[in-house]
Amino acid sequence: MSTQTTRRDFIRTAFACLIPISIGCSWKQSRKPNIILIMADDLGYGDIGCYGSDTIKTPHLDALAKGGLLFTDYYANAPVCSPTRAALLTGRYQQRSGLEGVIYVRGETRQTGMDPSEITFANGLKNNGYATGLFGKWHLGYRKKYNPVHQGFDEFKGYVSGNIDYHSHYDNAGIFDWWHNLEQVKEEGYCTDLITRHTIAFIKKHKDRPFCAYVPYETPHCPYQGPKDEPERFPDTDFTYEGKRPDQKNAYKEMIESMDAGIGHIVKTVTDLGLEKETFIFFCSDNGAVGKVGSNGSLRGQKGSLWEGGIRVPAIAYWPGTIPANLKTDVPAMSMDLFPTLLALTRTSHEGIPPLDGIDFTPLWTQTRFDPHRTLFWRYRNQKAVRQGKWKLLINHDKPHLFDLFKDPQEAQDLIDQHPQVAAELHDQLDAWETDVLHRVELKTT
Ligand SMILES: [Ca+2]
Repeated sequence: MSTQTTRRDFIRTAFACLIPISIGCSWKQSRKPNIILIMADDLGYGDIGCYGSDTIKTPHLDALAKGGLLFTDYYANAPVCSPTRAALLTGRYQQRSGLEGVIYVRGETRQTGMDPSEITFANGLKNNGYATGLFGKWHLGYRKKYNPVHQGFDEFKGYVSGNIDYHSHYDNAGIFDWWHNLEQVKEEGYCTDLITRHTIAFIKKHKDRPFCAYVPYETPHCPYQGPKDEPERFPDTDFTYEGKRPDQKNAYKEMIESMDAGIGHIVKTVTDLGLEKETFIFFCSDNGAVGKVGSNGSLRGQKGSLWEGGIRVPAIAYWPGTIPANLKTDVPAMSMDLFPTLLALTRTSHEGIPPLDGIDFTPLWTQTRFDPHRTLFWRYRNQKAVRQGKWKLLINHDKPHLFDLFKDPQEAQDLIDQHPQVAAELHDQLDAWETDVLHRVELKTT
């Protein structure tokens, strides 16, 4: 038996043993739970302590993992920012909203965005009486008509670009990018700290009613700037995309540790208000790390690729009293699963919401066994991928590869010649999926 097999058996056994049958009933009798959905930007599979980093210290995220559920096989819907966010918000493959690629700060995609007619999880929860707020990165359209306040959020404080200077808040085109709803506002502060501070203010303001805070941090996306660095980006000033710190890895560590401290403050606020058992906290990343500064653990590939390192990312669910502590699951989950999951745990009606591609993963803690037997698909530029059970078909620049992810999560052993029938069946499913999601859809980004 391989080490990998042993580890997986442990996870499954632990999972089966630790969940009391009665779990999952307690919250149904109480008020509707609050939601705090935190997403890091370009955080890799090996970038935090509970996923194996021994250089970056993340005690607060580690505590969430220890007190809740850690996903070993959580996937971003895309290996880059905008499409993952479109899928997270809509609960559907991003192709259905035309957003297969990044919305860039320059060029024609700057004029496009997620159509306000799309239904987001914020729309759903708002209709169910929730206060909804977004604090951090949007990246689903620069124009005001694409602003989060038109997509179900009562309140938006943050930026609409892919990245901003953490101190001056100018984007990579030298355009000022810090907003309160539809207005640009000047605010002093390190981006990470501002996001934390506004999230805490929102929680305190709405402590007596159900609230949903979507908290997409900028960390650890470039420019690589720590809390004590100088601002670099201003109009008519020369600056670089990645920033001027020569020791990028040190800056990267400072950025993640700063975010971890912020998450600690958010959790402490929830606890101090006595809302810990009434609040579902979820943490994830939007795609894999940039390999030269970050870590994707032992996974192959990085941000931008459909190798596991580009799409398999950290994810933690924390809800004391409902989700048992010290759980791990290897059931695959994906960005687009959050919408149906949030609908389920807030008991929100699906009325008026189109069919979702994601699935409700609350059975991970309400049932002793949960295996949805589904197939997951990715498409980005000249890459396509399919995962079903242990199998992953990867088509990279028209070249197909087949991997057994149970035995080989590093994707080192191509089994396409040994199992041509498996590859052919997955390819057929991929073709059918592409026909489905691209039916009548005009892609705005690629
Ligand atoms: Ca990203």
